[in-house]
Amino acid sequence: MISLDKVLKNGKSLILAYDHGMEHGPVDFNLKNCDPRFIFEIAVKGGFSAIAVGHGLAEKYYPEFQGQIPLIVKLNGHTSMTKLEPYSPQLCSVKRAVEMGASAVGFTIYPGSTLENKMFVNFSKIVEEAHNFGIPVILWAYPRGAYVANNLDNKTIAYAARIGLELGADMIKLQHNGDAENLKWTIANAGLAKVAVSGGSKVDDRLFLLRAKQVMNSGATGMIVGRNIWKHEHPLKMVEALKKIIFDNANVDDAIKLLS
Ligand code: FBP
Repeated sequence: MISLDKVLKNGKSLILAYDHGMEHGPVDFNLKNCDPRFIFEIAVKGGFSAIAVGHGLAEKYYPEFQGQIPLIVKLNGHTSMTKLEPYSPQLCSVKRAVEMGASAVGFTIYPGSTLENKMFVNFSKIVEEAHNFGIPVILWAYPRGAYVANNLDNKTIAYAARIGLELGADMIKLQHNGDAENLKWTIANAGLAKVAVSGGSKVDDRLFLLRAKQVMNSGATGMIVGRNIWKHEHPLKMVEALKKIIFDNANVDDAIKLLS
């Protein structure tokens, strides 16, 4: 089995995601966090397990930070400009990601889209290629499209985890609906693939840390977060609070003290 060690610390993981410029556009940004260098600095200073970006940012910004933070290159992406059936085309090869210094590659699939078959075939080839290079693959498994009535339905989330295992993902990134029991069931269905939960849109500090605590208590390997860190007024303080929960098993009251 391919090791995820480069993006884990003591078996846990906290990954900083910054592919939003492609997925959402600058709507998530301000003058500070629209600068990729600002985000790479947070990743390094915050002691993240890795940073996940698209190939364009990796190529231009990673050389300055190589050796300071493991890189995950997201190989596909799409915009929110069109309202077409969800489909995320591959934009970068595994080979190119490896050449840029990637410790792992990432890929999004939309199970339930009428185009899921194309993404499944594409993802399976990526797993094969990445494993031949000896690096792991992280799957963003986001049910979405014509056949998904509710992407946060319990059965749908657990199904997405299982699809990830079946397709060969080493880590599966999922959205969480707040149901701890269902998250345990979901993680059980991911088998030997690790589960990391998505951060989601920016929310109140306590709510976010409570969610993180629930995620870790349910047996997840960690989280892949973006907006709740780099949209925060004090990103590095939020990272410290989150790390306290993920890596030190702290309770929310102790973790939140690090924000004052
Ligand atoms: P967040 O923690 O900001 O939610 O980032 C996680 C992420 O999966 C990003 O990698 C991705 O760009 C975004 O969420 C996808 O969001 P959406 O669900 O709106 O497509």
